[in-house]
Formats: sequence, structure tokens, C-alpha cells
Amino acid sequence: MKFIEEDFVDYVKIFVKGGDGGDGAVAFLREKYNPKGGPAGGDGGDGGNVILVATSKKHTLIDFKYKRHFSAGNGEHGKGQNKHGKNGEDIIIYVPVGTVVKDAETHQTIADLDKDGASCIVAYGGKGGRGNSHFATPTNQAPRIAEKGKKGESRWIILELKLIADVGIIGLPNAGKSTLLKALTRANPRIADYPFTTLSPNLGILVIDNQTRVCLADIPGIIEGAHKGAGLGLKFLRHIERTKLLLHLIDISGDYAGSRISPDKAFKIVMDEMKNYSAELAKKKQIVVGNKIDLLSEPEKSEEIKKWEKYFSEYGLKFYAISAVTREGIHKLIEAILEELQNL
Ligand SMILES: Nc1nc2c(ncn2[C@@H]2O[C@H](COP(=O)(O)OP(=O)(O)OP(=O)(O)O)[C@@H](O)[C@H]2O)c(=O)[nH]1
Ligand SMILES: [Mg+2]
Repeated sequence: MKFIEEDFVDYVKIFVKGGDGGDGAVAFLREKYNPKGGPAGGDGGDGGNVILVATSKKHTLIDFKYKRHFSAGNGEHGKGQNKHGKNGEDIIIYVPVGTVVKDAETHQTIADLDKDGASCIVAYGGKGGRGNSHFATPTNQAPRIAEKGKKGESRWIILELKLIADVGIIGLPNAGKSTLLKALTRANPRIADYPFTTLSPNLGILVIDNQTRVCLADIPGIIEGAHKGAGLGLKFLRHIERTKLLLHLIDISGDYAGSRISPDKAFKIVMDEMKNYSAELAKKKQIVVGNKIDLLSEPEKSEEIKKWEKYFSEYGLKFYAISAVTREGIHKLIEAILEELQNL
């Protein structure tokens, strides 16, 4: 298994244009036995629409960095013998689920494509013009007029990707949550040796074997009393309410910016705070991750790992020991994340 990082683009501006309608025709029936037949100009075809469709197969807007203009097909002009011009072809643009579409000028939201298969028309094609047969009147049996096709709608639109993270990283401040996000994805969050380095959630995409994409969210640290507003409070938990899996990160060396908190205590503090926020969130599937094993040396290291594996397994939880800095154990953790997500 290999994992790579991918260019992540979550905001683009593109130009969309519906096809123009074809013109209506001016023509008359000219048949052997009816040399002065009536008007027979066919209608023009309608222009095609530009349609956005959300797909779960895409996870970034990167394609739109290179191609920004999209035009649907024009309608064909009407023809003689009342032949209708062909309609222009629609153009379908696939965007990732979670794409919010806005008009670039007014900034009004046109659509929130939050489900697989959700779609919207962002530029309508123009209607085809009517041929001259529509314009015959009792006093004008041979009209020489027909309608022009209408121009297709055109505009610049903004595509904004609101990611819904699959995996949330939680833990006390300074546990190394942002360092882990950086180790797994191309995200480049602020990392520092003091609590509350992260002030708002960071997102990153983990790409496994070039096909599976997992969106991870790193949120600010949670401390005891957060439900009463201590530290940054619990408001950031709403960003991980829709995740499928939580990585509960614990500093295995027990050092929290000077004060010592053992892994079981650290785990309990965060769980109690989460329960205060939402019983449902606290019940979400978790993998416990003991970070900073590089700070331990043998034989203490193996003993600690065994001890905490056993401890958390009694709660039905898997425990993985890693170092987000040296990357030790990262590979196994990725396999475990993948397995859990596939089982869900
Ligand atoms: N030795 C060692 N240090 C680590 C490891 N992971 C993170 N650190 C260090 O721990 C400190 C905190 O790391 P962050 O990634 O900022 O921690 P955080 O959990 O995001 O912290 P907050 O955003 O404040 O909640 C930094 O000094 C990191 O360099 C690790 O595996 N080993
Ligand atoms: Mg952080």
C-alpha cells in the first residue's frame, strides 16, 4: 500500500454558457402539383444547457484549475419542409459532493450539491426561433419572417467545496493532532509546543493507493471543563459530528505542556467533555492513537504499548502507537483507518 498527497483545490471560478437557439427558417412548399404551397420554414433547435452533477468519485476541484470555460451545444437552424433544427447538446460537468455553487457577480447561492447525483442547471440554452409557418395569417399567407434563436445564458460562477470530513482527530491540546494531520496529508497546519495552537479546524485529504480518498479534520484541543467554556469550549465539535470515525489522539509520554496526564486520564477527560456535548458523538467509532512513542525507549516503550493495548481493548477499542514526527506506526494506522471505514 502506498499513500500520496494530492493537490487540493476547494475554490474556483468558471465560465458557463448555454447553447444559442437555432434560427427559425423562412421556406415555402414547392411541390409538383402545388407550386405555390404555404410557408414551411421549420423551427430552430433549442440550445443545450450546462448542468452540474455531484459525484462521490471526485474530491477536489482541481480539474477546474486548467479548464475554466464550458459551453453547451448550439441549436441548429430550422430547415425547409418544416424540418425542426436539432437541439444543442447539454454539457454535464461533474463536481465533488459538497460543492456549493454561487453566482460570481451577486454571490448568491445557486445550489448546494450535497448529495451524490444532485444536479442543477447553471446556464440555460436559448430557445430556438420559430419558422415562418407560425406567422401565416389570413391576410399574409406567405410570410417572409421567422424568429431568430435566443442567445444562451452565460455567466461566471463560483464553485466552493465544503468538505464533509470522514475522520475527525480529537484529543487534549498539544497531543500532536495537527502534526498527525500533516503526516497523513498535504495540509500544512500550525504546529507548536504549547496548547491551543490550532484555533479553527484544518482539513486534509489522505489518498491511499491513488484511489481511496479520506478527508480528515483536525480540530482545536479539548480540555477539562470545555463544556463550561474552558479553553476554546466545545463548539468545534460540530465540525466532526458528521464524520464516520474518530482518531482519539493521546500523548503516550503523558506530558501535556509541562503537566503529566496519563493516557487513561487523558482519554477520560476528552470523553467526558464529548458526552457533555453530544451522547451521539461520544458513541461514534474511535481508534485510540498513542502518539510520541519516539520519546520512549526500550524496554519501557514495548511495555507501555502492551499495557495500553490491553487497557483500551477492555473498552472494545483498538489502540495504535505512533510517532507523528518520525512516522513510526503511521502505515499500520492508515491500514486500520481504511479497514474501519470499509467496515462502516
Ligand atoms: N517527540 C514528538 N513530538 C511530537 C509528536 N507529535 C507532535 N509533537 C510535538 O508536540 C507539540 C504539539 O503538536 P501539535 O501538532 O501542535 O499538537 P495539537 O494536538 O495540534 O495541539 P493544539 O492544536 O494546541 O490542540 C509540537 O511541539 C509537536 O512538534 C511526536 O510524535 N513526537
Ligand atoms: Mg493543533
